[in-house]
Parts: sequence; structure tokens; C-alpha cells
Amino acid sequence: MFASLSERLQGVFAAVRRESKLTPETVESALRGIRIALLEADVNFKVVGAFIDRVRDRAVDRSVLESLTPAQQVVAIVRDELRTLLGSGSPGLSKAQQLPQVVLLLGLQGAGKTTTTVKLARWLRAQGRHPLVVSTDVRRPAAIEQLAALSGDAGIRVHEPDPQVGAVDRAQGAIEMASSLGFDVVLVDTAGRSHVNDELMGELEGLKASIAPSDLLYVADAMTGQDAIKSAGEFNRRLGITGVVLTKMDGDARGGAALSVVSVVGAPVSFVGDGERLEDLQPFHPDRIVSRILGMGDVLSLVEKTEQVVSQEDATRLKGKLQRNEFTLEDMREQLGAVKRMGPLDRLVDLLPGMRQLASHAPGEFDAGGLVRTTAIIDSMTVRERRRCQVIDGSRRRRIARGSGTTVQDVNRLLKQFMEMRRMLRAVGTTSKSRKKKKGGRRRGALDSLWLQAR
Ligand SMILES: Nc1nc2c(ncn2[C@@H]2O[C@H](COP(=O)(O)OP(=O)(O)O)[C@@H](O)[C@H]2O)c(=O)[nH]1
Ligand SMILES: [Mg+2]
Repeated sequence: MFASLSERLQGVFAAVRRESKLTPETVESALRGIRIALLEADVNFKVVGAFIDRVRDRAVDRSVLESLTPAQQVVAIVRDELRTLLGSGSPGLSKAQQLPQVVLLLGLQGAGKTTTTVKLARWLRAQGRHPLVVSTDVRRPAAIEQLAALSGDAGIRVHEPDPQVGAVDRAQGAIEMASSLGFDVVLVDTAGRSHVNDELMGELEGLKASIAPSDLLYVADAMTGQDAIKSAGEFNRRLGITGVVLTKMDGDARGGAALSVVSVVGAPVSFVGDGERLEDLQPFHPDRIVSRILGMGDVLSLVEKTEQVVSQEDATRLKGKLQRNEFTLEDMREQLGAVKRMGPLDRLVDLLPGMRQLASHAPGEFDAGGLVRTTAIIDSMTVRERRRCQVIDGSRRRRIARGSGTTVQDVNRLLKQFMEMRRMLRAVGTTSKSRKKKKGGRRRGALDSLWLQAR
């Protein structure tokens, strides 16, 4: 979702890196590039203006201009300011003070409220919670049926009183049912309208007053860009929202909405919906998104995904190899296979440092054929070559290229990328090791698979 923003920013940083010394003029030209990148990603123009001013203030500081590593300093400033833009809200729901926790999902018609209600229920169940859902969209009987059908598919319990029961009573009935049956969270789906109006706001205010939700999530269609955020602001003024769910981030949404929500609405992004399937909902982690935008790879998200497809033994074995610096081309081939099993590649490719280069022909363009080619090249090597890539000299390279139907340049590129990946993986490994020590055992499982993926 942030691919083109990310590419543009990395282009700006590369240009800064070519300067041996930063001057106010080179800073200005970098700022121009950053401004264009943000505007093209559909970030609100006022937000962009304020962002550029803050980066300029910090970048023209003497200590930055005179530093020996000006480019790194500029990247760090942009990283900090992007984090500020995304806010420091913790992802997911609030910590419930009282059970059952009541969550109200609000938004315009077609934004994805009903779908998100069921996605969120599934997500909560995976966290060990016991969710109950209820529709208060009494205007459209089909809406009530839609929630029941989706919940049925997902095995989520629905509170379904008689169709005559009004919105407020439906929600209150669900809360009573949850209390007596031991559900600890009630998700209340609401009716939308095609645009914000007083009647809708009045209804929602009544609903809010009668059920006192701890979380009011505004569901916004990211494809509608800045419009989605404008109405979020209006909902916030009338109802006070606690978080935003951006849906349809799998479409051609450019991500600008996500980067404008905190400044414009004053509430953080809590979740992102990135597909029509019920599992396509992710808690929103600002730090991870920033690293992804800056091209540092979203290693922790990858870890969470990897855990679902990789066995613990595999992870431990790979971790050992990484620690002993024994990661080979053979391991890389195995990892490419694991990546394939993890699902739509174009979504995963940004998560792993170096993976995009490995999978693409031209820089920036992802192509699943790249992975096939890479695998074919490794398949054409002997076991010894895969384990000790130093032995692959010129004549071996020619043989491997012939065997895999590729060119010597392809083989050279693969070997170069392999070395580069190994270097990055080692860096990732070192940081995760120190973090693991700090946080104790809790992250261990995740980090073990990270090691593995790191190959
Ligand atoms: N591609 C995609 N489609 C979504 C997503 N979330 C919801 N939708 C689709 O958007 C349409 C409207 O969703 P719905 O939940 O009925 O919206 P509501 O009117 O706000 O309740 C449906 O066709 C959903 O499948 C998403 O994250 N990605
Ligand atoms: Mg609906």
C-alpha cells in the first residue's frame, strides 16, 4: 500500500547520500522530493506542509549539516516525523475496564462496517477473547442477514432478537446476553448513510448513550482517500471516536489516508483491512509501517505471518545456522518456498529486507517470475555449490546459467543478492537477539521464526 511512496522517498535519500556534504540548498531539494512523494501518496496537503516544516527545522541544524553522516541523519529525522504523523496509539482495542467490553463500529454506507465487525470478532477470538456480535442496522433487513451469514461462516455467535426489536434494544440485549453467557466483548455493527447527516448522528448518539462503549471505531474506506477522513472528523466531533479502521487497503489506495488520520481526525489508526476475506484484518503498528515505508522491511509483521507456516523445529534449526553464519543458497531456496506458502507474494515481499530486489527484474517492480527464476538457478547448482557459494567461478556460472535457462548476469545478480541478504539477515539477527534479552521469553517464538525467515 505504500510501495510508490516508499520508492520515491528512497530515491530522495539516495540523492542525499550522493552528496558529500549537506547544505541548506541540498536540504531544500530533498524536501521538495519528499513533499512531492507525500502529495502523490494522497496525504492531506496541510499535513504535508507542516511535516516539511518540521523536517526542515531539524535538518538545517548545524549539527546535522556538519555531521559526517548527513544522509543517515536526514533519514532518521524523516523516520521520527513519520512516526509522529502516525501517532503513538497502541494498535488494536483499548484495555477493557469493564466486561463485557463494548465496541461500536461506525461509518458511512459501504465502508466495510459489517465485514469489519466479523473480521474483528475473528481476530479477537484468535487473541483468546470471546466475542459476540449484533447488528443494529434495522433499516435494512438484508444488513442483519449479512452479519448473521458472515458470522456463521466464521463460527462467531450473533445476538439475533426478533426483527421488530429496535436498534438500542438490540445492542442492550446483546450486552445482557454476553454478561449471562460469559462473552467478554460485544461488537455492535451500525447502520450507515451515503453521507453524514443529522438524523444518523442523532441515532448514533442515542445508541452510544445507552450502551457506553469503550471503543468507538470509525470504519473508513481508504480508497476514497481524503474524503474518508473528512467524514471521520465529523463523526469524531459528534461522537468522539477512539480509533479508525482503514478498509480496502488492498486496493489502489495510496496510503495517504493512513498518514493523515492522526493529524486530521485526532484519533489513531487501530486496524487495517486489506482484503475481502475474513482473515484480512491487521492491527496497525505505526513503527512497522514507518520501517516499511523507509524500506527497512517490516520484520516483526513477517515474523507473525511466518509463525503460521513454519514449524518450530525448522525455525530452531535455521536460527542455529544463522548464528553459526552457515546460511547457504540451499537455505535460501527453502525460504523462498516458505515465502510462497505464505500467500500472495506481492504482500509479503515488502516485509523482508532485500526480498523485493530478489524477486524483481527491474528495481521496484515485483514479479513472481523472479522467484521462479531464482529457484531455477539454485536448482541448477550442485549441492557443494549451494553450500559453499565461494566455489562458483566463471565456468560454473556459465554452466548454471545454461542449466537454468537464464543468463550469466542473472546468476551473478542472484549471488550478489544472496551475499547482501546474508549480511542484512545477520544485522536483523543481532538486533533481535538483544531485544529478546530485554523483553524476556515472550517474543521468543516469534524471534525464532524470524531467524529462520531471515535466511
Ligand atoms: N477489497 C476489500 N473489500 C472490502 C474490505 N472490507 C470490506 N470490503 C467490501 O466492501 C463491501 C461493503 O462492505 P460492508 O461490510 O457491507 O460495508 P458496510 O455498509 O459499511 O457494512 C463488501 O463488498 C465487502 O466485501 C477490504 O478490506 N478489502
Ligand atoms: Mg453493513
